[in-house]
Parts: sequence; C-alpha cells; structure tokens
Amino acid sequence: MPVAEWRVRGRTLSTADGTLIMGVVNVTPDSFSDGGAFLDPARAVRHGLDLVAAGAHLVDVGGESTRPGAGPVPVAEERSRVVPVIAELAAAGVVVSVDTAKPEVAAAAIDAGAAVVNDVTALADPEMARLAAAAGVGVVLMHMQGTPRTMQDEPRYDDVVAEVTEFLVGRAAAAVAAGVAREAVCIDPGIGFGKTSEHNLALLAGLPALTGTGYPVMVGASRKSFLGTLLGGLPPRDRDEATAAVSALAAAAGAAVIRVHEVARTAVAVRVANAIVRASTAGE
Ligand code: PMM
Repeated sequence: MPVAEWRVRGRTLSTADGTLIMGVVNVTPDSFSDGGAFLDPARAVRHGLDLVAAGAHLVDVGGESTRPGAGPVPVAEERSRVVPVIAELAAAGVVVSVDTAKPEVAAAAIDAGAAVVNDVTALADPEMARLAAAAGVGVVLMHMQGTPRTMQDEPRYDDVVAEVTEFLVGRAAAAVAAGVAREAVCIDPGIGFGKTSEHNLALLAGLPALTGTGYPVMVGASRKSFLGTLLGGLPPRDRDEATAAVSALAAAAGAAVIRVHEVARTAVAVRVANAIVRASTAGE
C-alpha cells in the first residue's frame, strides 16, 4: 500500500505507521449523533483530549451541524463555539481541524492554532482558498450534492463514483490554482451528503477511484444513517461497531484518514486492517 502524506501547517501527517484517525468534536446543540453533548467548551476540550488518548491523530472541531435539514448558524455564534476549544486543544499540542465553510470562522480558527480547514463545500467561497494558502494549513475538500437543507430530497447520479471523483479532482485543481500546496489537499467523497444508501455503498466500494487520484482520501461514514438503514433502524449511538467495520474496509482500500466520533473501536479495527494489508503487500 503506498504511503500517503498530508502537509498541514508545517507538519507532515503520514500513513507510514498506519491509517490516520480524525476524532470528531461537535460543539453544537443539534448534530445528529452527539448534538448538545459538548456545547460546554471545557467538556468539548476534555472530549478532544480523550479522543487523542484513544488513538486519534487529529481532532475535527465543528460549530455548525450539517445534518440533513439543518439551517445555517450565524458567523459570530459558530466562531464563539469553536475558537476557545480549538485554542485549548492546539495549545495542548493536538493537531486540530476546523469543520467550517465560513472564511470568518476559518480565519479565527487558524489564529487559534488550527492546522486544517475541513470544508464540506470544498472551498466554494474563494476566500477560503486564499486563507488556506496564506496560512499553509491542510484542506479537506468534500463532495456534497445540494445543501444540507435539501441534499437528501432526491439525490441523483448517473455514475456516483465517477462524478464524485471528477468533482473532487476539479476542486483540488482549483485550490492549487488559488495557491494551496498540492501536498496540503485531502479529498473526501462526503458519505451521506446528497447520497442515498446505495450511493454511499457504491462510493465505499469505489474508493480505489479516489485513492487513484494521488490525493490522500478521507472517509467519514461514522454513525451515518445508511448504517442504520442497513441494520434495521439501529440508532446513531449504536452504530460504532458498524462504523469500525467501514473504517477497517476503507483503511484496507487505501483511505488515508478515517473521520469518526468514537475512536477506540475504529483504532482497533484499523490496526488489524493495516496488518493484513501489510502482510498482503510484504515482499512486493
Ligand atoms: N461529515 C459530517 C460533518 N463534517 N466533514 C468531512 N470532511 N467528511 C464528512 O463525512 C463529514 C464532515 C457529518 O456530521 P458529524 O460531524 O456529526 O459527523
């Protein structure tokens, strides 16, 4: 398995020692699986540190839910949710990512020490690319069809793997043209963002098309509703074993970063997957 490298604000995150794990801290009242649990900054920071202790290589801090049907959060509100948490985690030496599509929030997060901007709109606002380029932060470019408010209404693709891959390669080229280093770009198919369960499964089965682009690939399937659908209506909190299974398969298919809410089980599953892949490629 080729080693993937991702340059994030002066550091290189590498998969040489295994697939990278990104732990999620949602500082929101309404995220689909952990909304309200970490709205208090001290609890959010403690949770981020717990995720690192459980094996996370980086922590993604978000202040706006992107669950289907969610409405926008005002800039000042989103900024005041995430900045104190990012500042404390970064000061503790954690590699922090900010999950935002707003340049004002990204700028404040970068000032507070964030090393990555995770943008579910793939830098739709040109100011995001400018900011990311100037700060040398890593960027996650994610695919979404539509907007969170409407994306699950009737998602349609002729060939979901080809269309998502083409979109992400195009957005990566646009980011590089705007001054973002190629090595700073990570791409993400956006599991659950304007996709049916079948689209999500097709994308997970089609990961080699994405890893074949040469960019590190992130997969965020954690607790998402297609897992509930697959497993007879299992609620989000009970989807961590299913998440670990997806994580192991995504790691084996060459994903560089796995984004999850519960790190411990995914870390175990990914270690096993990495060992099997290593054995299968030993001596190649
Ligand atoms: N999923 C959510 C939010 N942000 N960012 C990336 N890059 N990829 C994802 O799949 C993704 C994301 C969904 O909400 P959550 O924060 O509750 O998981």
